Parts: sequence; structure tokens; C-alpha cells
Amino acid sequence: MKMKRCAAVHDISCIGKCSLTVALPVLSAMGIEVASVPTAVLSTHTAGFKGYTFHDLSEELPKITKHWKKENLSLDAIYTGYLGSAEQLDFVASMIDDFKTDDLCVVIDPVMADHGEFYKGFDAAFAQKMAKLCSKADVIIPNLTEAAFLLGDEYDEGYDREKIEDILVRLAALGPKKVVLTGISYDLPSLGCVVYDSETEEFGEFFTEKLPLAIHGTGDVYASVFTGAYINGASLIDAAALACNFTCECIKATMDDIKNHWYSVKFEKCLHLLTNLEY
Ligand code: PXL
Repeated sequence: MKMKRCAAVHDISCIGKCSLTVALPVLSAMGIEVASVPTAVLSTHTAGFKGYTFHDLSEELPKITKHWKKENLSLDAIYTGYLGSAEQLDFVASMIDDFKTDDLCVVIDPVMADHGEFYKGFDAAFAQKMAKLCSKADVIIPNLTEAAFLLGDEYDEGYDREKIEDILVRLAALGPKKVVLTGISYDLPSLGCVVYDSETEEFGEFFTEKLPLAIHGTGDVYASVFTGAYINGASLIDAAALACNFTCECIKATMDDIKNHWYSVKFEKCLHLLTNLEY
């Protein structure tokens, strides 16, 4: 069977295990060829380390894709995560146009916020521009905070099924065909995701046990596993469920050493769960 090629457009945080340093091993373990598009190089991620370096690679990005086009290199999928500036949103929009085919699958994880707050360097103007970019996606994977900011809503911790379904429908109205909303917990012992397919108008949900820890990097682990499974042919809900289960295993593999390993999950210990899967 032909191997799928997926461009992963994310930063490289040299220490911190998020973005490209998660997407690359996860997608590779799932049998997908990764075309890496590093948007920036940071010494560490920005959530908890102090004094990190940040080298923006915006100027390099169009040169990379121009060369690919010249060499007639094609893509089966484009998967974007942390984008270091509003300018990079324009780059991704034109990259999607440049590599568009009937079969191109575009997955956008609108990384910019969590727990009701923007990550450092992001604001409402970025969120508005990200919402525009999301119109070009087949699937978007926001958490609840990112969903609120994409919609221009106030972040509100309280919700029920009706409110979540309303959020999903409004997110799909931005333009993406499918939406995976992560970090949903209707009752205390469970945590998971709710999905919506605007073409069939169907909702789905999947939950795993809620572990007593929120660890950085789990959003990128989730989105990478979802993307790998979806590109490999899994249904929306099956890909979302696999990502939930895998993320849960990664947290379990990290819990006993969280003092040392506070900055991300030990996803490496779980990669074997992703190889040789049937979709
Ligand atoms: O996990 C998202 C992410 C990716 N890349 C960088 C980050 C973050 C979240 O803080 O700082 C550099």
C-alpha cells in the first residue's frame, strides 16, 4: 500500500516534547511519512521554562514549499499546530492552496490557549485570524478555551451537552467539515472528546478515565495520534477515541515521575501501541 505523506507544520521546542518533536515520532510510528515544516526553533516550550530562546523561521517557510512544488512533490495531508505568528497563518493558507488536490486532508490544531487563557504571544486578533484559517480545514481540533476564542465568546467553565453541541455546530459554521472538541468532562470520573461531522450532522463522544493531572504536551500528543489515525483511514470517532486512549496511557506512564517530568508526557514509552494498527 502507498505510504501517506503528511506535512507537519509546527515549531521545534528543543526540550519540552511538544509540537514537531511529538508529531514526528507519533506519525512515523503510525506508518506515515512526515514532511517536517519547522515554524520556529525554541530552546524549550513556553509553558513553565523561563528565558527560552525563540528563532522565527517565517522567511524560510515559503522557500521550502516552493522547492517542493518545483520538484513536483505532493502531499496527502497537512497537519498544523503551534504557529509562532499571525504571518505564519497566511503562509499556511497559501500552502493549503498550493498543495490542494481532491484528496488533500487538512487537519488544523488551533494551538493558542488552554484553561481560559492565551499562551504567551497570542491574543484575540490572532484567534480571529486562526478562525479564518480554520475555514480551510477538513478537521479542526480545539480545546474548550480555543473553541471559545475562535468563536469570539467569553471562556466559560460551565457547560452541558446542549452547550457543547451548540459550540460544535458554530465551529463547523466557520468552515471546517469536521470538529473534534477536546478536554470535555460531563461528570467527574471521565474526560474525553466530542466530535461533529457537519456533512452528516452527526455527533459522537468518547471518554476515558479522568486522571488527576494536567500535563503539558498532551494536546499535541492527542492531535498527532488523531491525525495519524484519520489519515490512515479511521473514522472521525475512531480516530478521536484512539487519541483519547493513547493520551491517557501517556499520562499514566508519567504520573509516578511527575516531579522530574513536569514539562511533558513520556509518550516514548507508549509508541509501541501505535505500530501495526489496523484501521
Ligand atoms: O503544546 C503547544 C505548544 C507548542 N509549542 C510551543 C509551546 C506550546 C504551548 O505552550 O509553548 C513552543
